[in-house]
Amino acid sequence: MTLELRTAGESHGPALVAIVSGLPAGLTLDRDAIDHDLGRRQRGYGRSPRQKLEQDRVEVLAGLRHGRTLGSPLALVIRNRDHENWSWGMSPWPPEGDATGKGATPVTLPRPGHADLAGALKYGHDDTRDALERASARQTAVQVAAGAVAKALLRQIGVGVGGRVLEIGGHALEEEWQGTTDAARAGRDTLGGIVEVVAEGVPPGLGSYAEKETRLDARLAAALMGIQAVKGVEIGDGFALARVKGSEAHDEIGPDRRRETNRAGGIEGGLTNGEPVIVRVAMKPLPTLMRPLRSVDLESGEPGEALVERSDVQAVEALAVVAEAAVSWELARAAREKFGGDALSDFLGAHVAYLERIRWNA
Ligand code: EPS
Repeated sequence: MTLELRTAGESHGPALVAIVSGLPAGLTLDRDAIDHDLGRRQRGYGRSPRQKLEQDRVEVLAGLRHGRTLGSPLALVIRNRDHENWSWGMSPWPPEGDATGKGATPVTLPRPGHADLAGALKYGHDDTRDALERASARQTAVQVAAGAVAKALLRQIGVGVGGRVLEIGGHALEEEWQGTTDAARAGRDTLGGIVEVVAEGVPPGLGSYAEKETRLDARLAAALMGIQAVKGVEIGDGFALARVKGSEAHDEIGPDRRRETNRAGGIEGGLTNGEPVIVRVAMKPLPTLMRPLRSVDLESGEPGEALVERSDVQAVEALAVVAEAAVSWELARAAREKFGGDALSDFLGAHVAYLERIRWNA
């Protein structure tokens, strides 16, 4: 038994969709809790004017009855309100009438740092919009919806997950980061940053050392690197561990099998060890600059300036919410693999029986 997620949707197409399979039957979902996370993802200093237009709300088309999962695939939809401005440009079917509105003119000047160039080459697109629409971070909205479902499952076994911003543009959050964002906007530039996600109440033994694909740290890293603009992931003290001695790197085990330190970030040998899971994620500055970088016109071959279109100055606060969703998803998936069960009560019973077997006080 495992959780699976498939998504579809272009940034300015009609909607984003997700299918979640592998949930137990009988899990209560709260629409407001999902929408709350969607709203958290949209807020943040430095976001594009697009966020005032979109008011993301989840619609459920299948898998839920009266707020409880049926054990069948859950189908989620988030509409793109902006689509009405792109109804010709992003029409799924050949549009009627003359080209009008946004997206009507082909984009041939790829942005350095975006999927534009390699995406157009790989798929044979003449208009890089055919690549950039799916590559866009708009897609993270449905991942947050799926993450909110995962969080509902994790709460049932006492696991809580939270993401927060550590740095924006090289400044700690308590410092002058808003001023840094304003300065970047004034300079028609963009910023990146670092976020941290902590999961508490995770039982020991999620993930496995058995194969590289089953290691939870490998799965978390893949899930987090899969988020747009992410360039680095560290688990626990991560890169800093490479610079200290073994005696200063590892977390000694107490008589109750708990640790006083957590440099490992709650994962040893690819398995959770019962301490909080801690990951940090580095985001590069966003590639759509209002002061464009040098590029080449894919049609004429002439040097030019990269595409300029409405975008965020920085989206690090959004990343904290998306990374929280990604960690929640991977932990819920590992929990489904460990505890199984078709009905929620089977899943919860297996969790309790396991904690009893290992005599673990959660
Ligand atoms: C994005 C560019 C901006 C962001 C978008 C991601 O969109 P637009 O070009 O429509 O202004 O706002 O993110 C979202 C819409 C979202 O909901 O997160 C990009 O190029 O990745």
